[in-house]
Amino acid sequence: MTKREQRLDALADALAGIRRGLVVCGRLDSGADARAALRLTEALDWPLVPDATARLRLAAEGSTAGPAAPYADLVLASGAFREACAPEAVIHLGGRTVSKRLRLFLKKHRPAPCVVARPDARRLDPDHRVSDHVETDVAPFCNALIERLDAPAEREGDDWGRSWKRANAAVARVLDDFAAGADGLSEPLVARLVSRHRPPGGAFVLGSSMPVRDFNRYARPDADTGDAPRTPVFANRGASGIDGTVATAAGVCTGRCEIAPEGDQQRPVTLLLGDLAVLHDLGALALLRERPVTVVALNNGGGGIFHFLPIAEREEVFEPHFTTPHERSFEQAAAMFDLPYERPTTPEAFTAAYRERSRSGAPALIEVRTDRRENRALHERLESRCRSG
Ligand SMILES: Cc1ncc(C[n+]2csc(CCOP(=O)(O)OP(=O)(O)O)c2C)c(N)n1
Ligand SMILES: [Mg+2]
Repeated sequence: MTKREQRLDALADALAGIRRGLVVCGRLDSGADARAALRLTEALDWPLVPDATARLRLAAEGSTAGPAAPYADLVLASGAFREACAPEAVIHLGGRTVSKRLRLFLKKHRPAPCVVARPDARRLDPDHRVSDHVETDVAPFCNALIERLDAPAEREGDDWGRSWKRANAAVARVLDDFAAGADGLSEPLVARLVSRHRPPGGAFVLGSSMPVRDFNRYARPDADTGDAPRTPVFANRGASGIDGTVATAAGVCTGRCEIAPEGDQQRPVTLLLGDLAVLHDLGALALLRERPVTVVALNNGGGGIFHFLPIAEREEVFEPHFTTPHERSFEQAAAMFDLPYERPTTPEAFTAAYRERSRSGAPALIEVRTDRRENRALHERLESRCRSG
């Protein structure tokens, strides 16, 4: 028996009988990895928490093998839930996750075993909680573990998986109500609308700071475009830089990967990013000329993310030194690079513009104006509604 086999046997033994486990999926690089992650979740009969970059975040939730908690970040806003639903074990597949709340939740409860399996020798363990780091491709790891697992036993009154699904469904209701009742555009709503109305066969590139977090929190899981669980979602999660985001979208559009559309066709890409990230990579708009990238620029006139930090209370230094305020619009930048430009102000107008542009086979820039202070207040209102479910 090889060392690897021994290790897998030992892991399967350690997991046997653990009921309160979680599968967490960070960035997964292929549809095959995503499908294997779903199969492992089913074999363990544990809830699955998918990150925005896991290709599973948009899959239908709650079905037998679907992710139980795509809204995990908001589910975990509830202190009562965090206390009642602490996991005893975690299997983390793939790269880093976006949700800070998830990280803090796992840090606090220190589930063991806590296994990270990914094709990277570097440790992924900022809180020193990982018991096993397995350097492996994700799909073969899942398959090898599945072979070693016994069928999960039926347990009476077993509420573990159901608790996660119930909490997730409560968040889904809050967000559906919010989206149905919204008459203006906001950053959470736009994240939801692009996930809901994405073109078939497309991919997402999400800017650092709020867009990737908003997509992780508010994107609406569904199955009706028929491409779940394969919608690739890219974000720069290393140093979370805001540089090079536009160029990344150009690369994703033409780059070869296993979900590339037929023949020479390019993949439609939705690039959701903030105004400073656009300004940082303005020159790369020239790359979009021949590429079907729909740029959705959330223009809140500076760094909206900083409003969520304690420094936001210090008015005398906050605006001049942290948010990089500006009053630019992207209309002329779009004109300079021959990109059709739209600036919708209602959810209906945004949806119509986004659906048309993202399916046109050509690039476009859609600018959405928001207010940073109102954005923070809206996030807090939504979190508080999710908490009281
Ligand atoms: C290359 C680089 N420079 C600076 C930063 C620090 N930084 C993090 S978030 C942010 C603001 C981003 O603003 P914007 O793109 O408008 O997104 P928002 O925060 O408004 O969602 C900055 C400057 C960074 N992450 N990367
Ligand atoms: Mg901004």
